[in-house]
Amino acid sequence: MSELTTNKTVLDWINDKISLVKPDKIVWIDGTKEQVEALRAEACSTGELEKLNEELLPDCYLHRTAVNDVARVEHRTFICTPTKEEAGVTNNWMEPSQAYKMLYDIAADSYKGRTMYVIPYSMGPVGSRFSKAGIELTDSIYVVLNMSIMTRTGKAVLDALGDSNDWVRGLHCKCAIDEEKRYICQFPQDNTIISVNSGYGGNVLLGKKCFALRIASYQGYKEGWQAEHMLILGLENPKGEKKYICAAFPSACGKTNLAMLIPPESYSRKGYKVWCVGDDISWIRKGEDGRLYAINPENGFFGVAPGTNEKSNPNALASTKQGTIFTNVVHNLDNNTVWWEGLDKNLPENAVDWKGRPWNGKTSEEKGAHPNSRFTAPAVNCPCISSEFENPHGVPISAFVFGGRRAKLAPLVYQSRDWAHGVFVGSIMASETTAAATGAVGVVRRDPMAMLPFCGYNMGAYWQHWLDIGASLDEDKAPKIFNVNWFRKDDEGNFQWPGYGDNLRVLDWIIDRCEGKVDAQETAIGYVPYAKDINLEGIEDEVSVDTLGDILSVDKSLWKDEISGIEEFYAQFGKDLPAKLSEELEILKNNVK
Ligand code: GTP
Ligand code: SPV
Ligand code: MN
Repeated sequence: MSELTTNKTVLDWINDKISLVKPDKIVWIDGTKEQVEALRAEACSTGELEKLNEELLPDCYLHRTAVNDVARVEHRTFICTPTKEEAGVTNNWMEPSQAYKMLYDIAADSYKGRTMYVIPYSMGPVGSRFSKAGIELTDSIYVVLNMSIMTRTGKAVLDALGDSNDWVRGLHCKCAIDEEKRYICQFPQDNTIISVNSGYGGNVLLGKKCFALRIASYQGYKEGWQAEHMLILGLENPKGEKKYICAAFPSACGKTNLAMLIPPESYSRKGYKVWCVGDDISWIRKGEDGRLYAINPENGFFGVAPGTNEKSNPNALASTKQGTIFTNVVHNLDNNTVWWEGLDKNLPENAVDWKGRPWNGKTSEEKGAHPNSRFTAPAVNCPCISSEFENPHGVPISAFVFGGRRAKLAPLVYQSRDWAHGVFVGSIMASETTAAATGAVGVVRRDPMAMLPFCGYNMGAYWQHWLDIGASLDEDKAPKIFNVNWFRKDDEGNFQWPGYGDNLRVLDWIIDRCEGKVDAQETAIGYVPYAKDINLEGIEDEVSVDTLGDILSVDKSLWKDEISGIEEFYAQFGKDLPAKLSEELEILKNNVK
């Protein structure tokens, strides 16, 4: 093995893990194209990857996971803190020494006959004050190749780390992909992640949800910054001024789509543009000028494939045309490309489905791609990638936006009265569940700040951290806080708002509010737009004035029912619930009386 560092904390930890898992061979990932190329070829020779049509999809590959291993597993994800109290009521908890013992028993000897890949990676541009290093050990080439797209990998990361001990340890063992022994464990106090018996996405690309959210949220709590499940976009107006928005929606609720949206014709004609800084995760810190700044710690997009098409998200589609790994989509054998539900009307007849079975799109009753099938695409491919994507100082945030899937109740958009009320709005978020995690789909559950599955410590303390950050900001510098809902449905079950690119109409109102350019009506839940202030130019036929009025309305009787749900949810937190949030709940109760 040729080690790429002399950092003793790194070498000691790796040696310790080598003696545990006993690999046949050790390979350090150096970040070179040549090494990636060789690993791709090796994965193709074993069938782990299939190379796609080089002319139509250059450097693109297809991978299928085990049928029992297609999404995050929240019931098998643990926060291992010394006390249960530190993990809080919303997390599964395991006592650390017990967790280590269980995991080491599962991991022992599991690399026999396999290669250990050592992946040094950086979350955030190497050298930025926001950035943090990690090392993932894995026995999966698929993981190496995905991490090489999703993060900055290789020797430069170790050089920047020097002999520091400030790095996150990650051990991934595929073992036998046994779902009964699958565990995703975070040890926030030890900067350590151990993931066993999975080969899927968020369970194994340890830089993503495990580090950049679960471990980093705890680091942020201790160090005075924030790690959030938020996209970052820049909205450029015709004068060329850019305003940045961070938005938190639960998994598969539209972050990638919003981050890359194409403005409606009536806006692009005037010169409005949207630039993507990130589609999933934000790391946020106060800048020297007293404003909040955000970076995207990732280097690629791990996006939901189904529903992505030329109309819904052309920028995401364009991002997948080169150097992309597709997971659990349909393999079109006629031209050796990929397909998924909602891509186009050219249903392949001679194809293989996500389970690896022959599949005919015209006759098959079953879906060809898994609903949580994904693409792993380099961020640089995105036609609307922001010029600030690599900016080590991040971008200044004008607004925070929360949102989820609610068929009823939540209006298209509303603004909180102030920061503390905004934290309340984030804390009471609820959304219908999606295929991004195993379990029932379409059930409304509370998902505060879209962080329910990702907060690495006590949610009560996390809310207090949000309140404290707000209290430390000057009022005129604090981002304004909003809530949106693209998913309101009429009584026949049809979406009432066209969504996608047309969501810019709502972002436009949000920025106008931030700049004090537009009035709003004060309602029981916060400030709601006057219907005349949502620009419907070009969609007057699709969204009638009545429909707009309906989706902007606040139904007090529905909110009364909602309050009992909020009270039940809050009750679990006991003394961990910040007093400020109970006060906000009392205000809401009074307002809807
Ligand atoms: P994760 O990667 O799991 O964090 O998901 P995400 O939040 O990035 O969600 P994504 O943008 O991939 O969207 C998920 C699904 O929501 C896709 O099927 C989209 O087609 C759908 N969707 C996104 N935006 C809208 C919208 O404005 N309206 C409607 N009706 N559907 C949308
Ligand atoms: C999510 O589920 O929020 C994702 C996909 O972004 S995963 O990486 O699997 O967590
Ligand atoms: Mn996500």
